Amino acid sequence: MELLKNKVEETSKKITQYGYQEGAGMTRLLYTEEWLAAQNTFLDLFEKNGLQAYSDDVGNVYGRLEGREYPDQVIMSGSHIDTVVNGGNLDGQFGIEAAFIALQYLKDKHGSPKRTLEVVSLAEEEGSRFPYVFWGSKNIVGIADNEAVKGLTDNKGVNFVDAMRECGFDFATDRTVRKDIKAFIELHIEQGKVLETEGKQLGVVTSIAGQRRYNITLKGEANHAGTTPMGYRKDTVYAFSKICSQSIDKAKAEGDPLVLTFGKVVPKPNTVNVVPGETLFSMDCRHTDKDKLISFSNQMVEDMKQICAEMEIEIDVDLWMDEEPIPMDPTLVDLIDTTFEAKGANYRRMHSGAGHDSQIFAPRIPTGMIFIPSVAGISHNPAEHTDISDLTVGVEALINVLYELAYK
Ligand code: HGY
Ligand code: MN
Ligand code: MN
Repeated sequence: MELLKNKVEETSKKITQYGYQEGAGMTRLLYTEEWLAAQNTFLDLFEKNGLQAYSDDVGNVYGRLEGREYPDQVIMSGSHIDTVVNGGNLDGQFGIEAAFIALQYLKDKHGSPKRTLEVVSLAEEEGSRFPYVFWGSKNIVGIADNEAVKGLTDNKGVNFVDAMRECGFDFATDRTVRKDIKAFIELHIEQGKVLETEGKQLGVVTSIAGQRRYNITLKGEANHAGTTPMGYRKDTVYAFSKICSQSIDKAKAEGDPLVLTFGKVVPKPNTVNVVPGETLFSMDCRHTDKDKLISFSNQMVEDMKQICAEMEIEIDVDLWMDEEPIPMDPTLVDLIDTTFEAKGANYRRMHSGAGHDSQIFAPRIPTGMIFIPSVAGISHNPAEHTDISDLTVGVEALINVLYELAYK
C-alpha cells in the first residue's frame, strides 16, 4: 500500500500543476494550454512506464498494455481530464491516475495480461467551456454530434473547431469508432456524502442519474433605473428570481433524488443603474427515474413560460443536454461486488447523482464504476478532497477488478 500511496501523490503532483491556481482550485478546460499540457504529460508518463502511448483524433490519450492471448479484447479504465471552473483535482483526474498506477502495478507484478489493458484520459466530460458534454467518450463510441459543436463558442467567443485546431487536432469527421472495448471501469470520487456518512471506503455504482441541462434567455426591456416606475418595467432579473424561487420550492417538495440547479445567471447589461433587459440562465435537472425527470423538467419549463407571459417577457428555452438514467452492467456490478467481498472491503452499492463518461459507454460496452468517499461530500469546489488512505484503497480496488477482467 505504501508503494501505491507514493505513486498516487507523485502522479497527482505531475498533473495537478496544469490548471491549478492557489486559492482558486482547478480550471482545466477543453483545448486550452493547460489541457494540452496535462494530456501531453500523461502521454509521456505512459510512454516512460512501458505502455504504448497514443492519442486519437479529438485528443483522448491512451496507454496500452498489450494482451498476450486476446490482444483485440480491450479492458479500458480511466476518466476525464477536463474540470469545471474552480473545481478540484480529483474529479476525473484521479480516475486516470488510478488506472495508470493500476496498469503499472499489474504489469510489474503479473507481467502481460491475457487481454489488453488500456488507460484512457478522456478529452472532455463537463461541458464547462462549450455547451456540449462527453465529447471524449462520445467520439470513442461514435455518437459525437459534429454539427452540434461546429458553431459553438466559449464565453470569450472562441470557436470550438478553432480551439481544437490550436491544440493540433483537425476537425475530421470520419473518426475511428472503437469496437474492441470489452469492458470499461471508471474509478471516481463520489462527489456526495453517502460513503462518508456511512463510514464506507468504497461504492459499487449500480446506475447513473439522468440529467437535462438548459440555457434559457429572458428578454424584457432595458431601461433607466431612476426614471422607470416599478409598474412600467420588464425586469428580467425579477422574472428570473420568481422562476428560480418557485422552481426550487417545487423541487424541494418533489424530494430526493430529484435535484434542480440554476448555476449560471448572466443579467445584461449587468449595470447598477439599468433595469436588466435580458437575462441568460442555466437549469440543470436530474433524477434516477427517466419519466419523473422528463415530467418535472417539462413542468418547470411550462411554469417559467407562464410567469413570463404574465410579465410580458419573452423566453427562449434551449435544452442542450438530455441524458437518460443509465444502469451499470449487472454482471460487472456483481463482479466488482464479489471482488470487494472476497477482499473484505468496506463497501456498499449505490447510484450516482453525478453524470460520468460511464453513462456514455454503458449502453454500448459492459461498464462498471467504483466510488471513493469525498470529504464532507464536497466537489466542483477547490475544497474537493479525499483522504490519501481512501485514494490508495480505491487504486487497490481498481487493481483487483482489472486483474479479474484482464488476467483471468
Ligand atoms: O455535472 C456532473 O454531474 C459531472 O460532474 N459532469
Ligand atoms: Mn464533474
Ligand atoms: Mn467527473
